[in-house]
Amino acid sequence: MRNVRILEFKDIIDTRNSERPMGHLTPIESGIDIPFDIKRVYYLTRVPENTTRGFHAHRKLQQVLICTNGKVTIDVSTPSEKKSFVLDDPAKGLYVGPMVWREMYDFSAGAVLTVLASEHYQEEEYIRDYEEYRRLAQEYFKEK
Ligand code: T46
Repeated sequence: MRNVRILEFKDIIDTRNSERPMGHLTPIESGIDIPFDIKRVYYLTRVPENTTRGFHAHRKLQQVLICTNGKVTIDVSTPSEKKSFVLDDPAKGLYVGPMVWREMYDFSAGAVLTVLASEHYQEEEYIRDYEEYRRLAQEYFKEK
């Protein structure tokens, strides 16, 4: 799907202590593991059951969504494509580029959705009206 893809990060399993597992470590380096310079990080936590968030697209913003704990489902769409991703692996990220409509739901109890963003927060950058989004996205993808 255009402007959407899964990124795979390193999953380092610490084996220093062979008797007792010591867990996983995932390093993420701006410009290496992420295809942009990270200007902002935020996370969604304590999302109540049956909550759906999102319902918008961004004009230029690029983001990588990582479920660093638990599980969440993300639906992404453009006027001509639609895909659903279940994020439940802290070593995988969902890259979402410009002009992609997103909805996030089915947050498990304790889910943490961590987001790395290419720009600082700007409300004017959002498209929250679906009809406006459809019109602008049709133009945007026609020119690509
Ligand atoms: C996306 C998903 C995963 C800020 O003040 N600063 C920020 O950096 C952000 C992201 C939000 N806000 C304020 C703006 C709203 O008053 O927090 C409130 C909720 O934000 P938003 O409507 O963006 O929340 P979500 O969870 O619907 O969507 C966000 C991202 O916008 C979106 O791009 O992919 O998280």
